[in-house]
Amino acid sequence: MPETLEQSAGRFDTVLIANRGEIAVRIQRACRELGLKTVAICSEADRQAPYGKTADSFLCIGPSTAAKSYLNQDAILLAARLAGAGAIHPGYGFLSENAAFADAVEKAGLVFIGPTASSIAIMGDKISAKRAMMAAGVPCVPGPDTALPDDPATIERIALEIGYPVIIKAAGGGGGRGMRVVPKADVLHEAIALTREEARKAFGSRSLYMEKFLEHPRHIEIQVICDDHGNAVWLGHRDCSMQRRHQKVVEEAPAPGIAPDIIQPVGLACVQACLQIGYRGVGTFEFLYEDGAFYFIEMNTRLQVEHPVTEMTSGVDIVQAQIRAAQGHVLDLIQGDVTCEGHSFECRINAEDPETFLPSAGVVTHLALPAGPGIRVDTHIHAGYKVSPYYDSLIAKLIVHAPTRAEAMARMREALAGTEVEGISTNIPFLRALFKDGAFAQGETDIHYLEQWLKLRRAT
Ligand code: MV4
Repeated sequence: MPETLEQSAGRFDTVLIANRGEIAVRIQRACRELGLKTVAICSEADRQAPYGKTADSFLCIGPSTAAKSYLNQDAILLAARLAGAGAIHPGYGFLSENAAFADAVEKAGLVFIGPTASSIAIMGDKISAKRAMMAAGVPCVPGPDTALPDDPATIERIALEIGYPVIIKAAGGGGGRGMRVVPKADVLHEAIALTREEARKAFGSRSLYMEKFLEHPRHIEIQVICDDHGNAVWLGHRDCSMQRRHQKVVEEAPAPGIAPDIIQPVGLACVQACLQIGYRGVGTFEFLYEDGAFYFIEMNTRLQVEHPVTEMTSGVDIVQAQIRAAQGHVLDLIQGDVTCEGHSFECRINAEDPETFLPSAGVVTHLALPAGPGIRVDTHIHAGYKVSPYYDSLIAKLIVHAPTRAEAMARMREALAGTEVEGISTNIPFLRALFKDGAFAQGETDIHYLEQWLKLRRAT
């Protein structure tokens, strides 16, 4: 019998996981559950990591510095060839949103578990991303979907049309890099010159755009999953406002206090945008939410750290769905099947000094992790594990699920009380204090709340 397109497209039985830490463990589990073989890679610092022992193959691809290992495209492609992998899962961070890498993977005859290089490139340029979203009817922050010209008079006119305060952002930026707030006209040109220069140095592009600056928004995101056959669904929303210096600390699903009828059209517009750009796999639309309205800011074309809160509420295994989409399978879920139940929180447990937030490396001498109904821990560490100074300080994600937000908060307090990490410093004491905070319990916190809370706590 001849194969159908669906049967032949992107078929693979071995996945190389081009990442480390908790997400390497998470992806490896999903692969095994789908009957796929796994190839783990590591740097010299991660030679002893348990994720290497549980994989079908394990290759050390370079020195501890990420640039020479987890970011070394040639070494990763060579490892894939040596181990017989048919696909590469990039995880998050590292090469996950690198269009050139996605392209190189496909050119090597392998499947990149993620969207096409062209989707990554469109979303990587924040101006083309905004243009694509406006074209699909996704609500965006007021401001042009084109690059700022050089002519000072035209720039001044654009700012006046938007109305101060405005924000200047680099097209090549994102995640809080390369942006500057302009409170009033007299500092406009100075701000543009500084941001242009930073953008040129950091992103190799002097392209900038301008938006209305929203002063007290919440950060709300919408998770989507798409196949290669014109099907896409959104899996509800998350609130990731609890952040410090653009590092998220606590995430939750659903975002509290958002009426279904106000988020519904936004979710449907995200789905529409995915279909229009031919998006494949999982993705996240980031929005600012202020005074009852949503404004698109960026799209992340990767699996995200906080995907578990959506898994807990939607019941969908997002990593499995992502891999199946890359295999060319038809999405086995329609929008009408998606129901979000209960409430979920995630705490990022970081190896860092609780006062200074500086990374804390060393050996974990004692570890106790919580367990019980509605508790999930995604981690790669164990007692005796050596936390290396080379990488991100995330050592575990503590995730809870309960019928209501109040019950989920109580469950998180209990889970945090049952979490013990000794030998290194962690942010656990700070998370325990945060889960006792009244405004947070009320779901009334915006993107500036945590930094203000920390300032107050230091003062008292
Ligand atoms: C904004 C904004 C206010 N107004 N854009 C920061 C990260 C990047 N994804 C976009 N960011 C922002 N863009 C307009 N028009 C405020 C931020 C912002 C922010 C956004 C989400 C989460 C945390 C944040 C912290 C500071 C600033």
